[in-house]
Amino acid sequence: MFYINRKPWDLHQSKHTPVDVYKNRKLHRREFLKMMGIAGTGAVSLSQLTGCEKATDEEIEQAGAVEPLPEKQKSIYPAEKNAAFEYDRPETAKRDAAEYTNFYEFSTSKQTWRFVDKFNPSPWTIEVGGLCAKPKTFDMDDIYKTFSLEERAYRHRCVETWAMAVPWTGFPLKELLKLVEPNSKAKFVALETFNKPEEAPGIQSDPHHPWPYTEGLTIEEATNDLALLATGIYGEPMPKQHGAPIRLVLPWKYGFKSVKSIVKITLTDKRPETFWNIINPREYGFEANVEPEVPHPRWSQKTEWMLGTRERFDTQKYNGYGEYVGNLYPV
Ligand SMILES: Nc1nc2c(c(=O)[nH]1)N[C@H]1C(S)=C(S)[C@@H](COP(=O)(O)O)O[C@H]1N2
Ligand SMILES: [Mo]
Repeated sequence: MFYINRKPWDLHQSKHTPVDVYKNRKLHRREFLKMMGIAGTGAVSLSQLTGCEKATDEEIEQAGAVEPLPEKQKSIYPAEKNAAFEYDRPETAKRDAAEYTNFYEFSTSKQTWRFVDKFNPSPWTIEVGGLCAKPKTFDMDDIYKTFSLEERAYRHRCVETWAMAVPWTGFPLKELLKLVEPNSKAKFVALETFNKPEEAPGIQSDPHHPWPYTEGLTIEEATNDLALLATGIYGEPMPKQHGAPIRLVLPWKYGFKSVKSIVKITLTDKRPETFWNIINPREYGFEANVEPEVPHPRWSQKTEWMLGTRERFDTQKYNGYGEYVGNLYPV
């Protein structure tokens, strides 16, 4: 349905979609129609193909909401703003971010919020282990009790050229790593998303993909102050389609590195295999820093467009976060 909605200033779907997904688009489309309860091959109206009527803010909000949220977690939001972080442009509207996301476990369309109803992110645990002295499994209560949350205004840049400016609630990944005491052999951090096909229709319809979604960082990147484990967005707990109940946010890297709905974090001495790098290593590298001068094999990365307003900006090296991360990548 997505390319029917396409605006002339968007890239064509074949240009921004991973090749194997684009080749299978008819299958994905059938899956989508099945999901929307439109069975058979009979006549289908344009409004059904485009995902029905325009959704209301309430519909989007309810679809993504994680219920019930314990009272003590509710009281944490909104967390105090960290004044060190400011946007250089207007904040993206909550709705514009909520209705346009990548989350392949649910759908290859951007309207992943329509496919998250079976996803139950509570209770939830994150197992942290590998090359460290004190491996530990955290539930969300532990997370909320152990770490002090703050709000950070970050810009996000998807490798497909769309961008947003949103406030995340979270804490630095390095605080969690410190607790488990990595040993000197730990050179990389591997992160893993949940893998429950019964709750995630995208896993069901793409069984050949290397689930679970995995990502990885060097230990220096993972302990950089910018690397944030986020439990919320816009001063509220994380909606499902943004990666409830806890996800990574790496504002200097392309969005696919910011792995959602994390269940496992492993300290390791080997560079971890990662989802997109396995599928298409030529197009999705391990490092994946935002670099305007390095084009994607199928499109330029010189500019980006904002969700909602579609305003265009020049892409900045490291997405403008060079003062924090430039020293990680000596030239
Ligand atoms: N588990 C998982 N994490 C994921 C993805 C995904 O498909 N699965 N997509 C990534 C991509 S490509 C982007 S751009 C961001 C987008 O999500 P957001 O808009 O909620 O930040 O999530 C990233 N994290
Ligand atoms: Mo992305």
